[in-house]
Amino acid sequence: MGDNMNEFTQVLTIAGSDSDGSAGAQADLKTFMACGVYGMSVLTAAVAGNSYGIHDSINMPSSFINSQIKDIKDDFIVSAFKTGMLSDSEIIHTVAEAIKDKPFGTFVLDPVIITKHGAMLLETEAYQTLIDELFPLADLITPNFYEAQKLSGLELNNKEEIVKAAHKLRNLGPKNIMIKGEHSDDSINEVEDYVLLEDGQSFWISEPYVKTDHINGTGDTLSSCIVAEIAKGQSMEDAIKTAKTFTYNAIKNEIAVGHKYGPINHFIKDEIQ
Ligand code: PXL
Repeated sequence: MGDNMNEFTQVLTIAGSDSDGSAGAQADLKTFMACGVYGMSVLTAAVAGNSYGIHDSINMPSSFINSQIKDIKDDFIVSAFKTGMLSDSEIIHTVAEAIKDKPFGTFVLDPVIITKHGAMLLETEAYQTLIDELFPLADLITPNFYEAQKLSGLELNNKEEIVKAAHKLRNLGPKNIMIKGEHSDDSINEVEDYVLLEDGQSFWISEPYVKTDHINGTGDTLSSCIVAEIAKGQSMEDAIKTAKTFTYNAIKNEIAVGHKYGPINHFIKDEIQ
């Protein structure tokens, strides 16, 4: 390495590939780029899809997931990483075994269960494996409203229940919890997320609801931006706030790609760097 070469901040996503580039590892890598960090990807699965929906998928064999993780471990200094689509219990177990010695720094677990089109990306039988094997390793989990309902077993009919769910989830092992707000109908004015931090502090964070179908990859982008900002040295709280703003701007500044549930806009970056 040349003497004048600076060490560059390196981050990783362990996630599925989405052929239309809107979500999964592709959204993660675009976000890493927008945040000014060097992104790497270990693929767990690949889905065939477009803005209308997901039409096919395959899982990577565990041995191949392990090979990818080994090659990253053998060469790179990863400051923070995330997991996205993990498909089933076998993949969750493979990833949990590979990262239990904490080789990649801060771990943001996005417990991906369902896509914006309603496609299921995690088998129901695997919810418990996720909780048992990965929750205890996670520095932060970022379930959306639906995922928080499934993983906490609570209906989340009001703010008190969301707060209760966050405490319930934190008792399962993750240090910090971010439950993303409901945005499934157009009568909502604000999308409010609830954050419960490791030290017991908590806050609500909100941005206006944007009426658009171009929302694919929103959760992936949010968690990737948190990873990038933590890798760059921000605190958990500041990284979450930066990521919320970045994701809001990416939703608000729509791009005309795809005919149905299109991607969000990773080209905007005014809010960060
Ligand atoms: O946004 C959730 C998500 C995660 N991972 C993959 C996806 C999607 C949504 O489409 O395709 C691979």
